[in-house]
Amino acid sequence: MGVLNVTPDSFSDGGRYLDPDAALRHARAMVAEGADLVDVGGESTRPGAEPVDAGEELRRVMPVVERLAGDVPVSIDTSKAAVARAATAAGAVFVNDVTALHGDPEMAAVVADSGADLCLMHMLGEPRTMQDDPRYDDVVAEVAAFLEERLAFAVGAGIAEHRIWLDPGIGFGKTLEHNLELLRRLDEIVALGRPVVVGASRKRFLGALTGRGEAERLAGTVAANVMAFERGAHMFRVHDVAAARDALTVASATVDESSSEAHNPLRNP
Ligand code: HH2
Repeated sequence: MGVLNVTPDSFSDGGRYLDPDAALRHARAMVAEGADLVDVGGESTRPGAEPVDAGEELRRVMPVVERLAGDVPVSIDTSKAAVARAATAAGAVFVNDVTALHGDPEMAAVVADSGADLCLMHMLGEPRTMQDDPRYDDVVAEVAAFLEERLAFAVGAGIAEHRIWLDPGIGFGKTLEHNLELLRRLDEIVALGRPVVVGASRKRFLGALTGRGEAERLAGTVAANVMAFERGAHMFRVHDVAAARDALTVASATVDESSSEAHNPLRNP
């Protein structure tokens, strides 16, 4: 999953793709590099980010989604039902909701009606305050219990279980040690029985470990993704698609056949 933030303030690529032509070029380049999905987002969720209203989010994402969908597989990164409704009507095939259906009471019905796939992600609190001293007794057990409950809720709301993906939410209300524990014990999230998405790309915990700035975290990102892959993750949300693809191609060639491309849930649902 290649990241395309159409925002002025995203932590890594904010401001770069506000022009729809630049966004389209970047999306097509990511697909050429091997992305199976392009995740279009119009609201930053970086720590401390201020929310935007649906009108502004629609103005940012729809010119891009309308021109991309049908041409490349599009995911819409939103927690607003109105944005998901418009994007899936325009052809988006995946809804990436970082609030796991907590953000908008109409979201579940919109996703159910659209037939799109859905990613349910764990977050503690909300982006504005989530990094203010997050605490857990057992971060992995609590994230797993949350995702299990959200999965049951989504299925109860009419979303087909085989369309649902789970994401532990690296960096969303987590300290460095919480992020590492989630990656270390990712198999416990995989054991919930749905394909797992991991978004480690260029994130702050990599900078804390390596001392590197956002633009210099590619090697750290690749390491985190390969370790997550080895523990059973299925999808990797990344800014640098070519490097991720190469690393995961090599990693998958070294493990058993059940992890190979033949079992890619997106390509072979
Ligand atoms: N991380 C970000 C945004 N959306 N979605 C999922 N499923 N998993 C993630 O880990 C995830 C996500 C944050 O990264 P980014 O989009 O690059 O920055 P921003 O939120 O500032 O736009």
